[in-house]
Amino acid sequence: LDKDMALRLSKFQDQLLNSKNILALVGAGLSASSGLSTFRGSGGLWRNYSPIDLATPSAFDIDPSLVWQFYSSRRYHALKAKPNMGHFALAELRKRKGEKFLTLTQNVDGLSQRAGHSDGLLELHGSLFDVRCTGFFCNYKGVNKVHPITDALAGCEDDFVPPSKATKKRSREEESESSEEQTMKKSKPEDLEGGANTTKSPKEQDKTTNSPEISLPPSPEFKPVQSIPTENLPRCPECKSSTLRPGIVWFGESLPLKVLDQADDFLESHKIDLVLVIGTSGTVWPAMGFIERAKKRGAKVAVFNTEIEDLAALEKNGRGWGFQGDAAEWLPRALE
Ligand code: BJW
Repeated sequence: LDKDMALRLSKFQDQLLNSKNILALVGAGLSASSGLSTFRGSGGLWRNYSPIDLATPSAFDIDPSLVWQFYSSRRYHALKAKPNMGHFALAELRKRKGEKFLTLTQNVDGLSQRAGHSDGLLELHGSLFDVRCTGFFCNYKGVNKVHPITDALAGCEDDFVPPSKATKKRSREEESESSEEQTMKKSKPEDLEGGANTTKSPKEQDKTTNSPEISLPPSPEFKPVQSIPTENLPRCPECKSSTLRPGIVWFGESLPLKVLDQADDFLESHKIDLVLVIGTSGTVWPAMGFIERAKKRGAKVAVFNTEIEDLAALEKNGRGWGFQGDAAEWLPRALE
């Protein structure tokens, strides 16, 4: 560490030690070094593919097959990923600070929980592993960590490719198929976690929910995006007649009211001294609104991000700190 950095770190750590109440807002950058894509910016999932196509209720109404294939791929990669040192550092901070520390996560990948950070963590945007029935009269909600969630979604694990690019990608892959991929193809269906299963009953789901590490098949042969008939998409185990949808908060949808209430309660009943803004572009509302509220009431801000636009403004008059780089490296060091 150079002298400036060491000074910044030590000032931040003084603040951390003396802060009575701390709020963290977490985004996709925290899971980047676990191998999961971010949404915006370089390597962002949505850089080439419009989020509007995939992350809205109307996209699901128009093409549930396309949207399910996208989420099936996301589920696969999230299950395969492992929590990194940043996830563990936040879990450790919660153990130290107890109820005086709350994390609001925008991530839907479940990695914080797998690092032991379930208490004091609110999932603002739902979870890749929550499902719910789209039937008007059915209120079924469940948790499902089986991959693939249904037979028809087997083979969608590869990076998501929209229909127009799928054929191109297939031929590129055929040309340069690695020996690793050749090995993957040899895996038998019975090696697959949970088999090529359909949605499980709530009781069976609990078993998968609680398993900390899930062994997954290697990604099998890449299949271009295809049109899966609605009856072959994940079905509701309760009403048996409707399609399930991912339990994700899409654009234009309300965040879970219970979660909003809990976040509100924390802000209203605690004088927050410090906010940690970790691996997020801070562009999505109302998530960012919680940080703005805490700042207005005098909280100092520490940003952990590979890209910090205006470090000088952030640190002006000792109002905050910027730790530019991989959050998985900075968090364990800063929160120790
Ligand atoms: C690293 C790193 C490394 C990389 N280390 N760093 C007020 C004002 C303006 C607009 C609105 C408003 N209120 C509502 C809106 C509309 C909308 C919105 O915010 N739009 C904006 C885009 C302008 N909000 C909504 O629609 C919300 N709903 C709502 O408000 O409903 C109102 C309502 C009330 C009552 C009834 C009905 C409605 C819902 C928002 C849900 C967003 N969901 C998504 C999609 C989920 C789908 C999915 O996961 O598949 O959640 S959007 C997407 O963005 C995803 C993320 O959680 C979210 C945040 O992204 P994040 O995490 O910040 O990722 P990136 O990629 O943007 O940034 C990564 C960062 O990491 C970068 O800065 C990198 O530099 C950094 N990084 N590697 C550290 N190693």
